[in-house]
Amino acid sequence: MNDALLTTSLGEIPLTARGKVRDLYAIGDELVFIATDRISAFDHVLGSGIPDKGKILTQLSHFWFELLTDTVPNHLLAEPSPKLLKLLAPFESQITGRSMIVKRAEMFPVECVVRGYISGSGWKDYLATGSVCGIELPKGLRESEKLPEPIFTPAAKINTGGHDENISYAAMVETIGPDYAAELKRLSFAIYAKASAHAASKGLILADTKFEFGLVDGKIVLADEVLTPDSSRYWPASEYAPGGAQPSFDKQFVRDYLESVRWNKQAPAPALSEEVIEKTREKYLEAFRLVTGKAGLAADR
Ligand code: Q0Z
Repeated sequence: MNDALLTTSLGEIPLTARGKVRDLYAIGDELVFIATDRISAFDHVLGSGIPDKGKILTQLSHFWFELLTDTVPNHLLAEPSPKLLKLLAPFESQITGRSMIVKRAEMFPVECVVRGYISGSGWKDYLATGSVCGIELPKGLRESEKLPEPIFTPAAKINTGGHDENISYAAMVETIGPDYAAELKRLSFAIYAKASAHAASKGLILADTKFEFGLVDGKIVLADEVLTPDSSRYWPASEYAPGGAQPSFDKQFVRDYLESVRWNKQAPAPALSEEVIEKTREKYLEAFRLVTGKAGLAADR
């Protein structure tokens, strides 16, 4: 039985944005982020969801925000206003365990990516140019190899569902100014250092991760989701083997299945088999248990 939540609707509460996986609602300066159970692969949202995926990722974000409280302030609201609570009450089943009520921020139009390992678009850029975002890297790196030190590789957000575009730090400075650029870079490295050390203690490599920041009352806050498998590459340290792409911690069964059915990677994306859905759900739960040390999801929050 697949009881995945694929789409949300909150009556009169206006939908502000629908991402591939998340739905965002807003009432004044309060935003309601809902992580659905949608899953994407090869740039498409698939025909099946993964039951509880949104709850798992939301609760992972909560865990990381808490671990990072001394490193960076975040956009979480201590408690929703009585007005919002009342509006949300009829929609509890779509919200419980999978939502974040956050403060409206003025978002910086850059993605802040930190890479400790060379993979994904970083590897592509390195192969083509020997550098990533204008950062020259040592010659002869192998795919997925650990970098001598983590690098900050910002990207410009592309609105139309396209891929973000890697940009130089100089371009980021042009976009948001030198002071904000320097502070976002400093924070990104500090967060990556703390998070990758925690992940390592749990047998996981945090290969790379993407942060979004915004301003609330003129102060920089960490926004969006943080350090989830949708925004980060996690690899099991025990299976790490540089010299090629690493299997995806969470989506490998999905990718293998989509290859096996010879999907042409054009819409509509196929549904998944029950077996692939269940095995993938187990992978998300495994990531949650490893990272948080908790046995399972909280029933509420
Ligand atoms: C995040 C996104 C989603 C689609 C806007 N605190 C904030 N204040 C203002 N805006 C945002 C945030 Cl986090 C914000 N996104 C990304 C999320 C669906 C796009 F759930 N867009």
